[in-house]
Amino acid sequence: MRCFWLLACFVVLSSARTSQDSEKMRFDNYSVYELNISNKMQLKLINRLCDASEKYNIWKYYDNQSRKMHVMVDPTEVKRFLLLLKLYGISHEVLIANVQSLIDTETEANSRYSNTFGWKRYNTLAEIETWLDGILEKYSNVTEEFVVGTSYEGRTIRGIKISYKEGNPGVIIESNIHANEWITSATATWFINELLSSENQVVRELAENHDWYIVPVLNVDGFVYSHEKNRMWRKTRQPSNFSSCIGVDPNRNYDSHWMQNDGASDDPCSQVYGGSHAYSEPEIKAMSEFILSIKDKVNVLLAFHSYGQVLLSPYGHTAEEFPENYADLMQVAKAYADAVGTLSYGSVFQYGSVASVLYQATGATNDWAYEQGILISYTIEFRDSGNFGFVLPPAFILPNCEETLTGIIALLGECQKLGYLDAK
Ligand code: 0X9
Ligand code: ZN
Ligand code: ZN
Repeated sequence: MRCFWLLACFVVLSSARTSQDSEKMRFDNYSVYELNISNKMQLKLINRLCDASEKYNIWKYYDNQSRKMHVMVDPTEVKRFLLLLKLYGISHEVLIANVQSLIDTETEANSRYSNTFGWKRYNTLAEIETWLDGILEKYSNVTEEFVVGTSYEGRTIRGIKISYKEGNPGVIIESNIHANEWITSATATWFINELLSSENQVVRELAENHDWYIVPVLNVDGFVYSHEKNRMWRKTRQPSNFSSCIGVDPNRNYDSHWMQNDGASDDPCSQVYGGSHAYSEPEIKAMSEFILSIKDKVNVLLAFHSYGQVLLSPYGHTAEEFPENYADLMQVAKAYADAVGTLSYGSVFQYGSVASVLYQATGATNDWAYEQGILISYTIEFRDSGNFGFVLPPAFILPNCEETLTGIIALLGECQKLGYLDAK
């Protein structure tokens, strides 16, 4: 009898746990604040607060240029938070009053467009893969699938090579390394579709005179988790040996100045945790090996991120030094920003090295790729500048896609002029 009750309890408890696990996290009345930081004390306070409590989530880290931070705050913490801001004299503004209402807008788009693949809603990994299968079949004469590797949870990380002829300069696009940056895979898939189907002469030139290696979703585990459990998930999903916190910031995990100069955190609970060692994440180990395997044919690497509307060149580890071809990198970035600026949307893109315009960040794709000899290597932070942040409404997917296409055409045109697309 006793044994039965024990068993019953066990069943109830474990089912309670699984039902909780399978629930999707909600963000009702979670707000995102923009903080104006004017001294070190204020910065220390906010950083400590965010490190110590899960009730805070940094959406945008502090940078010396804007001197602003974006922080999402749990509604149960808001009173205390506002009191602290007052005590420390930190001026602020509400960017997003209720994160859940933005998530609801995304969900509504799914029912409006009846869960069919497209660019008026955000697609799941399964939908992206089914679409990719169709594309590979339809354009089998100019496309080829490649497999980057296998994720921690055992998913296949897939990519598509598009090549119309031999001897083209190569361009790598890495997208959705950060799980919650959904606009990146939406844009990467649209871009693939344009390269293959556009009849615009300029796009045809773009498609046919470059070899494209595009990975629409690199952080597959995190991406699935962000769809199914927690919209704000950024990292990978590999558990830590030292903590109950899960995941590593994959864009801190490449072997480039790994963990130096405070460019990443050694706290497994941090959003910018660098991992137990470089390449601790199978996704990053695999991507680095894939890039090495083709690097002799590759002239340009673009890592798609959101948000902030900025093109970031190396270096991330220091603002004291700059790449040898920094002037060229800035000229090419300017071409992108200027081209986007000519569109009717009026989006403004900034540019500069990571450490000089943002903050010190190490172990990122574009720095590592640069060190491997890919001399045109950028992180592109897409829309927006914080009004919607990571939860960019589906209505802005297509405008972002058009901006990106226009920007990349100009970027590669400038690279061509400067001789960066010649055979290596
Ligand atoms: O911090 C990052 O990883 C990127 N920003 S994001 O908001 N998308 O997380 C910027 C990466 C900059 N690149 C380098 N550190 N090289
Ligand atoms: Zn190392
Ligand atoms: Zn990112």
